[in-house]
Amino acid sequence: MGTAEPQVAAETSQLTDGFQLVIDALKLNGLDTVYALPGIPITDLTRRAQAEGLRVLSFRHEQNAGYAASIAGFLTQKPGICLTVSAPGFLNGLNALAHATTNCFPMILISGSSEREIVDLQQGDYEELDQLAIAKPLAKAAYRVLHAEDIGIGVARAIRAAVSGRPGGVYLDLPAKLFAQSIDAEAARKTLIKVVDPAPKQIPASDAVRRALDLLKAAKRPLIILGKGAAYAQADADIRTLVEKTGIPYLPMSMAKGLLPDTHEQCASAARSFVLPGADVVMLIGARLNWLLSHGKGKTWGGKGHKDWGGQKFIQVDISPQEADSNVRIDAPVVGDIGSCVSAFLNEMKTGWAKPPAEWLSAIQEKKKGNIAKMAETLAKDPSPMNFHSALNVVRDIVKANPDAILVNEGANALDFTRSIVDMYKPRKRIDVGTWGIMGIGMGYCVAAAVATKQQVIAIEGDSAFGFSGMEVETICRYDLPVCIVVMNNNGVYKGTDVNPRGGDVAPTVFVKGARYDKIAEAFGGVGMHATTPAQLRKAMEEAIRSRKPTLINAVIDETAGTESGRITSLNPTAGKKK
Ligand code: ADP
Ligand code: TZD
Ligand code: MG
Repeated sequence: MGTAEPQVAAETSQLTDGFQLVIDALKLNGLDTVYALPGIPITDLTRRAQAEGLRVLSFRHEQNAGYAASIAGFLTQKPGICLTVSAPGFLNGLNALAHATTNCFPMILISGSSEREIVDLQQGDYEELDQLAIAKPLAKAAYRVLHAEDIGIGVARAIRAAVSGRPGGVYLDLPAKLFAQSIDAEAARKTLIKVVDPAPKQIPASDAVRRALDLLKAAKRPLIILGKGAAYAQADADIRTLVEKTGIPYLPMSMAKGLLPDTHEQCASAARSFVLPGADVVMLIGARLNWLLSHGKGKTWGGKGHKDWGGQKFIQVDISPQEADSNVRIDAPVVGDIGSCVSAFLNEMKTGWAKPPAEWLSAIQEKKKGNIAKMAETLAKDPSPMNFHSALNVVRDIVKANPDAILVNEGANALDFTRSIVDMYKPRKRIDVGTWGIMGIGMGYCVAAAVATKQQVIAIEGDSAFGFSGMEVETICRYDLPVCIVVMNNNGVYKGTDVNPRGGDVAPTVFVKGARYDKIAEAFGGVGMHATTPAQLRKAMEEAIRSRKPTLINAVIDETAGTESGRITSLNPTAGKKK
């Protein structure tokens, strides 16, 4: 009898395991959605996470799960979680991790991995790969957890790294053995960490704020540029107040469109090529002077030659203290989170603010008027076959009527024309190819946007772009998400008219002519529509939005309509004269 007691006690003491602790750690931190693709060693993690009430979205390819996680991070300010198997699954997810880091989106890629002892001796384990080492240069941070009692710390560190300061992609390596480790549940519970203040405010220094405002005040031709960092910051009302109080014209970068409505009278998008070279002081808010802004110099900015400075002075508001001076001199860096910076500006401006000189504002209005009228004329045309403009004229109306819908956009011409034709009305409603200009974000973004916001999603996809993630139409149908995909089908990359001079194979940019992408949706129980006219496209889109059913519209576009690389033709290297 005496010996029976401890045995009973041992039996009743509750055990937990690595699987459970990962789930508990995520839940404790409000991370309730996982974008995943199951397999050894994480299949049970996906099952048990679902059984514990997490939303587990299971994908057909890890790249798409990863892109979904990355944009969920952008939309919610919480790290998007992508879960993959080891080696190939990890590598498939890695593209999105690098994308998250590049675009400053908070994301955590969690991958199962093989046995450390075997991997490190390169003895050939199942899916052997030194994943941590490979992830490091592409991630903002990378961690590995070897003991169940460290899972809480591992997840906490990953969360902090992803969302604090400049957000980015974090890799968390969880070896197979970790999941199976059993430890005392009560002791384990105490190892978990609910992260306090994961993205602490960063208040700008008051002299930096004053320096910036002094420069802005003295400007004759000021301009504000809003980037996707400003959209991410969710300081929408203060940003709008800043723009309106100063009266300064602003230019939204692609994913900052709608931060203020594109139809706002201070919006200078329609006069971009006038305001960039014309401005004397430019305030960048959450936008880098990278290739998308011609590195702040050259002809775009009024410089004489390709690398010449246009003479502007720059104010840069950014959370990263290393960003300033990356391309041109920044005269007034303001380092802090955008919410805090903008509210500091507003506080400092309480004493009053004079609007910019009238000549500058009226010159911009003049340019805008001319360009908008020109565009309206083009949009009013109804050519046959349908071209990008006549199709996007429909999309423009549909988005106007559904300002809460999220617009996903990728392609070359399909991207550039949509960006310039389709106005956005609310913040964080336009998500696209981002800093790298990558193809493949499409369907992953659609899934995450629908799941994270519950809003209708409209995807405008080049036919090439769509192909990178097209199989996820099954995922969209499986979860019955309100996604309307429009494939701008011009039979190829940029256009469908290239010819192989030798005959035989078709040219590398050309696809099967007259492909019926709509059938892909039908294959999975979604709605497939075929549109050859703007009227058909309008009807199909209206019906998709009314029904909220997964819908794929094959929009047949004139195959001659596109240009090489859309608006960035000049980035194609041109070789010297051929012999
Ligand atoms: P875009 O492509 O729209 O021009 P970028 O991705 O180049 O925008 O720039 C985004 C910038 O915003 C990055 O330099 C990043 O450090 C910054 N950023 C992101 N989030 C915040 C934030 N909350 N506060 C301040 N800056 C931020
Ligand atoms: N691969 C990846 C991952 N990203 C890329 N950007 C490219 C290849 C190169 N690329 C572009 O830059 S746009 C594009 C490719 C392949 C596709 C353009 O064709 P599309 O759009 O059908 O999507 P349009 O409307 O025909 O121009
Ligand atoms: Mg195309």
